[in-house]
Amino acid sequence: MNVEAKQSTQPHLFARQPHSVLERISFWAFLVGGLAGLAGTLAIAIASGALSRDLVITTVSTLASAIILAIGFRWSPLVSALLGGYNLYLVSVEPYVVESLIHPKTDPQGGFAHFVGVVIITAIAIIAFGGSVGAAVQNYRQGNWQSRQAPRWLPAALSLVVGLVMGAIFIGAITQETVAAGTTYTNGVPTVHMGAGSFLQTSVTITKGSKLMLLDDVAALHILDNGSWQNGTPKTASESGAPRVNNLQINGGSTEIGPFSVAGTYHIYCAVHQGMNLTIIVQ
Ligand SMILES: [Cu+2]
Repeated sequence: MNVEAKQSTQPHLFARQPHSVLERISFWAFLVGGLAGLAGTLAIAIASGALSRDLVITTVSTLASAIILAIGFRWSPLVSALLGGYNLYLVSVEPYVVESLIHPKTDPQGGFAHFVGVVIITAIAIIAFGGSVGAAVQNYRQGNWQSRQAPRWLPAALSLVVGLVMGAIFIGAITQETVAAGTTYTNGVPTVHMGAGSFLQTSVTITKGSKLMLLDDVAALHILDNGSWQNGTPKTASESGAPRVNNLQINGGSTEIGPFSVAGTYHIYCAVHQGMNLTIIVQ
């Protein structure tokens, strides 16, 4: 009896153990997230002809986490928590994720449906990461790993994540974005500011015949062209009616483009900074 108890408290490094509730929840979250990532990677590869590096890393590490958890080593959730944490970091810095969360409706890459998708994927990533952290703590804190129960805070934690998702979607749905109201002028010329790695607004509405001033608020190099970043890939496009913007370099100070003499919706992007897009609406 004593010997048995001692063996179970000191499992061999590669000894496998039955899965706890937290490990199961984390496994399914990683699996669903990984399959969604795989579908997304393939869809983007087919649409743009290029692989998104971050998305490939995220998908591979997510599926690897699911496999490691499925094997059921005591340290499995420790590894999947590290990979899951890195994924959350990647999600939080991805420009087309961040832009979608800030602008639920006017996000240039797919609008509201994309926003809902981003919120759900983020929630799955949080559940996968949280479940792994909880399971790792359980696996190492409780001597007898056979008796790992679902923690009492689990229903509350899951309700919280579901509540946050529903709240985010609801707030996104009722947000009225007033795009045109944000237009500011410098000596009568509509002006868009640029930060270190982005336009400070995603779109600007100007009147037909006017120019557009681009103001570099910090001394950061931007190289501007007609076109836009789409899912992590820059796409140069000459839009008819748009003034030609070709390798326009700006490094501090300001520059003017235009005049925009034809009504329409045009796009410029910065070749240096991934996701740095500006939509110009000429009315
Ligand atoms: Cu730039």
